[in-house]
Amino acid sequence: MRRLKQLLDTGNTVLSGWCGITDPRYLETIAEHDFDAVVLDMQHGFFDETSVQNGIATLVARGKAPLVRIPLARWDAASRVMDFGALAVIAPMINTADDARAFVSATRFVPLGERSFGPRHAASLYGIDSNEYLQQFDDCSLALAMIETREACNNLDEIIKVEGIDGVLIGPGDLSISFRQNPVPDAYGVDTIDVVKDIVTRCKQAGKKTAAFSFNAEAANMLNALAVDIISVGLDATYIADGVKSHLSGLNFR
Ligand code: 3PY
Ligand code: MG
Repeated sequence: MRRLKQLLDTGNTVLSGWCGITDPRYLETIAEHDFDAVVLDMQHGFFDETSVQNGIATLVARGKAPLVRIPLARWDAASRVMDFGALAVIAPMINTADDARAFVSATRFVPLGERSFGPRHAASLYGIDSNEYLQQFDDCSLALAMIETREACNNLDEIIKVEGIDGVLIGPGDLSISFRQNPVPDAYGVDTIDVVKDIVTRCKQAGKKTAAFSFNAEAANMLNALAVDIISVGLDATYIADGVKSHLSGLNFR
């Protein structure tokens, strides 16, 4: 399961789904599609400790890299989802270098961080023992800091300089809210598109991975043109809504 890291190291774009609905049958259906990875969302989705553990196992069984977005500043959850086998932890609203250091402290073993040792479940999920996990996974389980406020952009260089932060994940909705001081998001709108490009450029110059959320194929293609490394497209609500729409649009009696 070093595949996520391998894909990234060989310059491939990782395509990810995004899920907040915890039902295993639903996740299995998502995993049947052409995603390299799926984000299980504990911040705005329904995933909790039990369902995230089951969700990770479901994805690993289908060869999809499990990525988990933890709730705000829940560093205990960061270590726990790694113990369950998450290959990337996504932390929302990392606005300062101090936030980034707290995140790394939970996600990396010494000397970079202070992650407590107990990855038995992750190790058995990947068919290895805990010591092998330590050798093989400490450097390939990613800590992705969400950059989604003006403050985070102002502090971006300091945030990505923190050793143990592997990259950023751009949250275009909150970014637009923060920059426009308007609670109605305008993801990738005119006020923030240059900000997004600047984040990607600065991360690439610093040798850090870039990831971003997108609602649709058009935005995902735009991110691909910027050479963003991990691109998520859509989320469960839109997968379901588009499926319902497509079924209803074929009817000739409504
Ligand atoms: C955002 O766009 O703010 C996100 O957090 C994506 O889920
Ligand atoms: Mg957000």
